[in-house]
Amino acid sequence: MTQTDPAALPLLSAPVRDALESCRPVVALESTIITHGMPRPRNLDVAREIEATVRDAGAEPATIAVIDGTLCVGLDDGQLAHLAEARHVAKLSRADMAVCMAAGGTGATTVAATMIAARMAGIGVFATGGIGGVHRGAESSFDISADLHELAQTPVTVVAAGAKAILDLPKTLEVLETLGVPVIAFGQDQLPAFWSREAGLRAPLRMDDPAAIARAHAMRMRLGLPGGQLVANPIPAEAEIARDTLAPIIAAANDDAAEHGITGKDLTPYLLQRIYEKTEGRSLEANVALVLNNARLAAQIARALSSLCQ
Ligand code: PSU
Ligand code: MN
Repeated sequence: MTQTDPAALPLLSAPVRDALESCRPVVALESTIITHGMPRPRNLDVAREIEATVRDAGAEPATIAVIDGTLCVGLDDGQLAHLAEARHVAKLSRADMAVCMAAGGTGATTVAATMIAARMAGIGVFATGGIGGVHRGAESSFDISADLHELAQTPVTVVAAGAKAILDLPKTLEVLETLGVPVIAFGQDQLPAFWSREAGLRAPLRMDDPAAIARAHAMRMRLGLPGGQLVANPIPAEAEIARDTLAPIIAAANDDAAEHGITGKDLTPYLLQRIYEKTEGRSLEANVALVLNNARLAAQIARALSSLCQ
């Protein structure tokens, strides 16, 4: 079976396949951020910008999604536009991906599902905005993202801007520690909190050099450790939104969600949309800046990793 066979799993685009075959650096990108994390029509521009940023930084972007039942690693511009413009695209995590594929459906991959596809394709590094985590009130709702369990079992280094301030960050860190996931702040001691550079929490680990992050990734493989690494990259200073500005907005968005009975996989997209409305779009601008920043760092890590490839 060749990789151009539609039954191949996953189906690699030609540029991604060529890059992987010649040990050139590749960065995986998720698609839920496009379909459920950002409003149309800006989402398509941003999806293209993220890919361009990875290319400019010397790596091949591989955006991942399920298209008409096929798990695709590397999308062409038509596929990217279709996903960004479509209205009823499923949000696929570990639990839903196989069902969507078996039914011939189309869906965007979350961090968890993107990690699964990246590992199958042989891609070690993945850039996103924020990961899912432990939601506020999880002690009664039990809402803990499947992303955390994926980080515990799938060997991909995920570059994010920390966990979102919509989550319960101390509980998210505790769960990651329990699961044995290294949480590495890039270039600072504090854990970044997505829209803000600091969460008021110390990060468990700190690294300052993308090449060292790549070596730690390789070392985990040599040790036979199954999970990945979470790299928490602070948002650029000029784009950050102060924590004090966001705190009441996040609290109000969480109250709105509770009032409207929003739960499960609908909660994260709902909160993001409410915060976008309540900040009059500022949250989106910050989101774009941090994703591009993560794409650059992921490309540097991928370049260092590819130099270890033979
Ligand atoms: N954080 C963002 N934007 C997003 C998400 C998280 O800033 O779009 C998406 C990611 O795809 C992440 C998912 O994997 O939400 C987590 O959803 P849940 O909390 O339902 O596991
Ligand atoms: Mn959830």
